[in-house]
Order: sequence, then C-alpha cells, then structure tokens
Amino acid sequence: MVLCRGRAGPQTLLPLIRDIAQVAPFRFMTTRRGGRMAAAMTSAGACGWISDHRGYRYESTDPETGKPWPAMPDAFRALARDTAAEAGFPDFDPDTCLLNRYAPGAGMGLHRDGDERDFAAPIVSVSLGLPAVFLVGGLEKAERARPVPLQSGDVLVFGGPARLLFHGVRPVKPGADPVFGPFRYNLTFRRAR
Ligand code: MD3
Ligand code: FE
Repeated sequence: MVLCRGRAGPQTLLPLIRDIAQVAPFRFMTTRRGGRMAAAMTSAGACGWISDHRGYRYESTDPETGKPWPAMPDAFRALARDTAAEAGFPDFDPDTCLLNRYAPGAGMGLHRDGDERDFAAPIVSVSLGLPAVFLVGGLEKAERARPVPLQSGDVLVFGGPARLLFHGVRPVKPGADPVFGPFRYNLTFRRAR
C-alpha cells in the first residue's frame, strides 16, 4: 500500500465530478438483503459497479437511466495511471471509476473488493472533501484493522499483496471542506474486466 499525500488537486476534480453526476446522479444502492448503503454512489468509465437485489456486479449501462456510464475524464485517468506508476504499477489501465459520496455519519464496513476479474491490477483511491479515517485490515476479516487518517487530495495505491486486504471507512465527522462543503468524496479506480 502506497500513500501519496496531497497528490490530487481538489479544485480540478470538482467540476469533473459535477459533470459526471449530471449524467449519472449519485444514488443510494440497495444490497441483496434489502439494506440501503450509507454512501451515495455513481460511476464513470466503460463499466460501473452496482448493487441491487441480485447482488454486486459491473454493468456497461447505468440502471437508473438506461444510458452508458459517462466517460472517464482524461484528468481522472491520468491521475490514476500516474500515481499507480509511481507506486510501481506502470501498466495500470482502469476501465471504471466508482465515485462514493459520504455525508457526515456515513461510513463503510470492513470488506474486500472481489468483483473484479484480475487481482494483478492495483486499486487507486482518491480522497476528497471532509477528512476520514480509513481502516486497513489484513487478509482475514478477523485481523485487527489499523486506522489511516486521510485528507482531501490524498491518494492510495493498493497493489500486489495489498490488493485483497480488508478495508473500511469510519463514519465521517460533520464539517465544512472549502471545496467540497459538507461531504467526503472518494474516487476508486479499478480494472474490472
Ligand atoms: C482495495 N471505498 O468503494 S477506497 C469501495 O473510501 C471502498 O470510499 C472506500 O472501499 C472509500 O470499495 C475506500 C478503495 C479501496 C481502499 C482500500 C483498499 C480499495 C482497496 C484496500 C485493499 C484493496
Ligand atoms: Fe472497497
């Protein structure tokens, strides 16, 4: 796991996130068991991650609109590829960016990202807006997770043995970010297919 503090420019990314959300709005997805996820989500790229009563998967179109997901902005792709290369993954070519939006009180329980075809590709995660505490566990869920405080602009690369670590996000505290206001955003770049 490689942490690049302040690697992303929040001001540059804000209008790109707005443009994506205009085509594919943030929405609260449901789990297979009927629960509502705490973070609102949308996607950009050739495919997007979704969850519904049938489970988790990647789809080429947005089920809310029936349209293809918005294209991944060049600046998103460049940020993900360049940071992955700096971390030792020069061939990373993400085909999807999942955008998570957390209001205060929202978090994400310990899980691992296992819906992708090839775990040789790393995952690049960009934190924006309100600070958060990221929890990085082990390869087994029972292992104690370590807290990693993250600020707007921080970028993490999870590759190699770190790719399948359990991870989560503590509930976000209320606050006001100068660029993003009362939210935390996370961009998660993955090679899904
Ligand atoms: C893969 N999101 O969407 S960033 C997720 O901050 C997710 O919104 C969190 O976990 C968020 O699935 C974390 C993505 C991430 C973080 C850590 C990982 C992916 C990871 C550690 C190992 C493998
Ligand atoms: Fe995850």
